[in-house]
Amino acid sequence: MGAVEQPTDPNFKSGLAVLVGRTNVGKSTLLNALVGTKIAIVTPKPQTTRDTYHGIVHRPEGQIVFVDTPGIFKTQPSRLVQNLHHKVRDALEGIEVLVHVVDPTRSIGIEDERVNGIVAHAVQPKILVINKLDLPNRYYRDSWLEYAQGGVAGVTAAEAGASAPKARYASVIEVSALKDKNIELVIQAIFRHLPVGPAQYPLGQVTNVTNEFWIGELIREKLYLQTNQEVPYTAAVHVELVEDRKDKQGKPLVYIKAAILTTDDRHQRMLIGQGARMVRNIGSAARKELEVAMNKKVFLDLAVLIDDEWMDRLS
Ligand SMILES: Nc1nc2c(ncn2[C@@H]2O[C@H](COP(=O)(O)OP(=O)(O)OP(=O)(O)O)[C@@H](O)[C@H]2O)c(=O)[nH]1
Ligand SMILES: [Mg+2]
Repeated sequence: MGAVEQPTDPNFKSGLAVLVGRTNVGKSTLLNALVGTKIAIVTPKPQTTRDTYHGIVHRPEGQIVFVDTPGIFKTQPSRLVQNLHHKVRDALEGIEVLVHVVDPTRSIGIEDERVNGIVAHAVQPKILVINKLDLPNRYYRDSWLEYAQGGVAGVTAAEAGASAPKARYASVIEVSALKDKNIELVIQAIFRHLPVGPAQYPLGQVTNVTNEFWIGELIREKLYLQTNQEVPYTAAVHVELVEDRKDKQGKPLVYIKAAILTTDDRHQRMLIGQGARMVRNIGSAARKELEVAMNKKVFLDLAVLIDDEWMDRLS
């Protein structure tokens, strides 16, 4: 990154905040709500996010760089899951504030306990964000509030026999990332812990990901939404070319050449589908969203190829 033009305010604050939590709690949805635009892809399937990318929030008082992380996920150890967990630990290096996102509609399980362990060991100030405030079935909300106060999740401090429990978080905030409720409270809570410092990104820049990467992620989101069982987890997307061209009428068109990479020919056949229906549906859903986002016509040339080494390259 080149030199960034600096604000004149001598009290300008700056720093990194990392979003951690079990898979599916809504970290990526929260990142998008914080930044105010869709940076990260979101799906109802676990293990959607695979990379730790930045979403940048600009305010007159400073700049917060949010780092989205892959959710902690319990499965048989696989190369993919191991690589994702290493990414979460690496993401804690060099950050100022830790934002622990939880889902109060789901019971507190092994995955949460693993995250609680990681969070408990971190030395940074911590904020607990209890997401999905829009849902009525937030049965585990009180358990999380008690945990935040220093109790064992699901057990009150009195029951646990603890004397004067110590609060685990600097703030606890209930939000709806989906419905954009209380998002500004998270931003203001983080600013309270950020040091005075120079802006890391130019004003107006909302992410560090390249256009190619973002296009690939959007195609991967559509793939996650349209395929089942293990298929999404055996697939990755590689964007080879993004080029401004003209259509037959001379109107501007973005030409995109991309490939879905999968590990073997059985999955390749599933991703292509009967009469190429699956790959066509994925491509058409991605193209529609890209056309809206880019405000231009898009031609998406999408292939399905076998590449059994993509998981190794993720680390
Ligand atoms: N009702 C409701 N649903 C939400 C909210 N936030 C996220 N979701 C949904 O929860 C699911 C998971 O959201 P993601 O943002 O992909 O979750 P994540 O924590 O990033 O998941 P991984 O990337 O797999 O770790 C999606 O279906 C979201 O639409 C919320 O505030 N309310
Ligand atoms: Mg995510």
